[in-house]
Amino acid sequence: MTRNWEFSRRGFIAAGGVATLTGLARGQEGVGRTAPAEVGDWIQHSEMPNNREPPLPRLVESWITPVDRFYVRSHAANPEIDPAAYRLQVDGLVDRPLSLSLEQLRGDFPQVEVVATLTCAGNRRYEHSRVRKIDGVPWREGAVGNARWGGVRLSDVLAAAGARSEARHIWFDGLDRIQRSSGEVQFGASIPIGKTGDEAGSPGAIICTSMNGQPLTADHGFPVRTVVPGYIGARSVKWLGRVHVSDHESPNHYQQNDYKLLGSADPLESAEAPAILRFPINAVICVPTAGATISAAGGPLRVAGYALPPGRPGVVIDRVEVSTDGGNTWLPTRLSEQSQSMCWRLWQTAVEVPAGTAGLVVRAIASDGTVQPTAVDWNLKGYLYNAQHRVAVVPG
Ligand SMILES: Nc1nc2c(c(=O)[nH]1)N[C@H]1C(S)=C(S)[C@@H](COP(=O)(O)O)O[C@H]1N2
Ligand SMILES: [Mo]
Repeated sequence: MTRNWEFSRRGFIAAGGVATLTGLARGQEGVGRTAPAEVGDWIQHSEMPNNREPPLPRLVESWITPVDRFYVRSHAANPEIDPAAYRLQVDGLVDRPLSLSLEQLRGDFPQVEVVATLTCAGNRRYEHSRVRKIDGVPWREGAVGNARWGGVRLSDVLAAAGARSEARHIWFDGLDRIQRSSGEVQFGASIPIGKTGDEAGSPGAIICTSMNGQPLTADHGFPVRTVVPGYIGARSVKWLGRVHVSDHESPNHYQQNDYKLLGSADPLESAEAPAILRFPINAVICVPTAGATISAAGGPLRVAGYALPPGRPGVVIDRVEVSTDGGNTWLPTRLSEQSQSMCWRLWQTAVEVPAGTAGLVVRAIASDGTVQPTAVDWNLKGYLYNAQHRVAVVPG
């Protein structure tokens, strides 16, 4: 069955029927999300900076997310970078500081390609915000995508520069300029040096120049970004200008103050909290969308979505289960064949919808035994929301 994985609606119909899905409700705040107006539209949170996510049914049409369905999360306008003049600086605790042109990045190092899921730490903040109000982009469940990232291993570049034995953290500085009340800042992040090389068979961080076989687009960081498999999107720095080798973490605002799990705005709490690095297990129902009218008389209902394992080497999604009775009983789903750590798995099933059902619930179970939680603790900035996803439907 899974060999002929076909995620289109047509493929599913061929595989055996689909329940009546009589239109998508719009703007139903009470049901959890505003359904997109039309399949093919973006859910555009802001134009400048560009913050957008795809409608959920389109997101799970393929294991590899096409660039035109891949969410964009930027804190400022895209910087304009002349590819001919571009140089990546590699400095800090190195024997040989480097200044690498795009030609050198493409010609002087082995080229690699890795598939990895990128997800914003704020994915699902909209739901999280219903627990208690949270500021920040109200992402629905589409700030996630799985792509083929091409480029060079960060570890190869560090070896060429001769990183010294005191090196502990690698800083990434972006070339964008972000206006904050405190003044203009750059986007930046850092990762522990251990994360630069391959990790128990999973790829380490890469200095990336292509996405799904094409040069990076401006929105995704042209000409160069980092991609750090298993880590939240914020550590995959776009428009990369500098790699700095240090004995301590990056002092950048986005490493030290933002992207932390906090209960309050107390600066001491923030200073003491660690930077979020890996993403947790998650699963989301993408079809049907919240507020869809479904008819129990319409036959089995197609339910489909994505499931992300915790971002740890060797850990994959083992099972995804769906409930039509609020989580009392669980039904198995069919998983996409591709199963890699640091990457999502798609899933789908057809369920009989009991008359008068209020909705559907999904939960994922990973190979290390992690079960997606029923609820999660609220945090000030609304990060890492991964409670079992519920979709309210209207019986038709
Ligand atoms: N330079 C720079 N890098 C950045 C950002 C940014 O605003 N500036 N946003 C980060 C965040 S929060 C996320 S989730 C990812 C989003 O990557 P994408 O827009 O390619 O999907 O980029 C990260 N890298
Ligand atoms: Mo993000």
